[in-house]
Amino acid sequence: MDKNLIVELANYTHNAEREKREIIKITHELYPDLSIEDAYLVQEELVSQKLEEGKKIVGPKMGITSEAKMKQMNVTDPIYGYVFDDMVVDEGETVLIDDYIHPKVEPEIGIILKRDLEGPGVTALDVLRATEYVFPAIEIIDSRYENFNFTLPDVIADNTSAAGAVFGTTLRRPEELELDVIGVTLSVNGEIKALGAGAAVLGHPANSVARLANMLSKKGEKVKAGEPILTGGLTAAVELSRGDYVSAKYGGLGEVSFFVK
Ligand code: 0L1
Ligand code: MG
Repeated sequence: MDKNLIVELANYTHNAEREKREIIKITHELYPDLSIEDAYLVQEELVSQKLEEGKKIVGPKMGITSEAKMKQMNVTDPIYGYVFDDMVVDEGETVLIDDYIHPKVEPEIGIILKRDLEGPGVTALDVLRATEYVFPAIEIIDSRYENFNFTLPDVIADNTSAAGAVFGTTLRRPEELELDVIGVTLSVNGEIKALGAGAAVLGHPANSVARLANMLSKKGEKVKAGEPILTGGLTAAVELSRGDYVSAKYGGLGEVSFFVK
């Protein structure tokens, strides 16, 4: 793919994110032939632009990790993107709805590795043996595309809708928990809006990190020790509104919450 086009498409999604405005998906008419490989080139350019602006990568995130979402998008692979430092929201803090376009939230299980994992061939067992901590999180997704309407390449070029991350402060060792049967409830203003379990993420959140390591190996990269990894949504995403109090409660893994103003 031509470098000028890569930069043009990265500018397209990046400017929408900066200006907090919706755009029409790239594949509608701007570049209908965008492939998954091309889309990761656009994402890489977007990531470099953010790094040049002084932003820092906090950790990777996995998306489209549930069977339901994969079927809906007619794909067999999940996708990855990056959480940056300006997206992190402290647990219990307040976010401003005006900082987003049309934000949604999803509860996730986070993993921190004690050693790097390099694919190909990484298994869930390798991930569990390399895991230092498991923690609860809420991801705020905010597709820059109108009505969250996109194809898989579009959403990859939009850094997989990454917009915010609230990392919970409960840290557990992986051997203390069975990550696939951890239950979660997502409540807004005290009312349960969605519920799920760890198995919603590719059968087990460790599978998600294994897939990430194996996908990154295709470009000679690895999953790094110490970075918080968002493994994928445990429930369908729920829309946010001004005045909301959002709370995700996990079996054996504590609670994460924040306010919306
Ligand atoms: O983190 C996610 O699973 C979101 C990936 C992108 C799909 C979406 O924006 O709904
Ligand atoms: Mg997510």
